[in-house]
Amino acid sequence: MGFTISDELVAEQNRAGMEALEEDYAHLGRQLGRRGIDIERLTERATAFRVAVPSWGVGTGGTRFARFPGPGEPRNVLEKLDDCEVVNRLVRVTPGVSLHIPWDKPESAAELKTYANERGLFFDSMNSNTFQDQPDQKLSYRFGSLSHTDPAVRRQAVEHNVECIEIGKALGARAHTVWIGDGGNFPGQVHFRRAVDRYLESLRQIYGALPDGWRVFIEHKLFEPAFYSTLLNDWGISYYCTQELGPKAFSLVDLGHHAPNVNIEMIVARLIQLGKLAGFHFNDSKYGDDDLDAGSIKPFQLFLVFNELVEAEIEGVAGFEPAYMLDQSHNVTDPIESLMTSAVELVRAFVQAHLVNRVALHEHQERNDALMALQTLKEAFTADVSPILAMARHRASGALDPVTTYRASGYRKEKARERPTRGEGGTGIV
Ligand code: LRH
Ligand code: MN
Repeated sequence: MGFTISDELVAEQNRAGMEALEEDYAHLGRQLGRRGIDIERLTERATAFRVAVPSWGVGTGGTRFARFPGPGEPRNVLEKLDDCEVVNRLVRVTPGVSLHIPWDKPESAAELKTYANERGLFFDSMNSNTFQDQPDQKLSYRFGSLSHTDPAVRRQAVEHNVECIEIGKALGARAHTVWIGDGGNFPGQVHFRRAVDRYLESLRQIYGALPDGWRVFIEHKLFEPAFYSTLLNDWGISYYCTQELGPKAFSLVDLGHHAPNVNIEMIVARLIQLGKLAGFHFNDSKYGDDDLDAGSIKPFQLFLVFNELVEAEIEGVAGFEPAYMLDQSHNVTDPIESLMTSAVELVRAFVQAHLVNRVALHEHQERNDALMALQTLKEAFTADVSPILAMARHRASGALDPVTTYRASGYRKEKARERPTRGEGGTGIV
């Protein structure tokens, strides 16, 4: 059993900040009370919020140019779960872990499930990988996978996805995410319509392998690794495919998978209206699929996305059950610190979206009072809800200040001692 962060350390760290928190919380409570908002209800919502962390997010991601592994990198799926346990230990909203196969392929699914459950973790959506060739793989995915022109390659890719679902079933997961890099780099390389037909034929077989109660999430992406055409390039083709597949298929929105300046919150509203929103891979970006920390570049966009989600939740939209996951790549920060702060930024946007005076907003919309409609949203976005976020963590026996407590624990130094580096090549994305 390696080094872990003790309850005593968290309690000791929290003691220093409790008095100030109580004061700030009471003050915010009075402010919100004047607007007819019960701070306790918001703190309950914040405590109940859940977002899954990506197993591949606790290691250093790397770019196509280089990967600079940090100290104490997790070397296998068990050490990844140890780090996921720390994230959840301090922020209390990330008990779900999303695995990627074969990066996290367990020797024994039963043992891995026990290992996770003993650490208060469970397995969220599985993720398949037909965008890399594995050493023992017969056929290459160089020219695609589920939409490949060769039926043998498509069959191999379908079998891999079915294997992921089987592993997921043994781990207690209830969803499977399919992102493929299929596409072309030059005009004429891919027959756009036939490729979609081949993709759908493959997905129907994967859909058929879904156990009862499972959902399949298909993830669109504008470009990369293909740089001229991408098979599932936007929400339109994704929606068409989920319709073709059936009621268990949904469209997953990775915030980094759109052209710059695309109105992602409107895409979210569309998929909610069409009953096909799977959920999210939250991250942030300035240019392409940068996989930066959620809320780090465009926090107002993140708020506007949650504004659509909370509106649908309050309205009780039928079948609205979005899965929230982080999908980030950490290259210049400690992955645990980035995952914790990103989870906190999601709860922040979620709570701020609950501050929107929706009666006023709808009136301004009906009367085409554009300025007051925007002001109504800005009033919520500019509210500092940090006391609610910290109180929610405290009541869930988490850390008032996760990063300060994590650094005070010396966890990373301890892991650097326990996990001597083997040079290049950690586990996961290389
Ligand atoms: C593709 C993607 C997908 C994952 C991968 C790690 O860009 O967002 O969700 O499989 O990153
Ligand atoms: Mn993603």
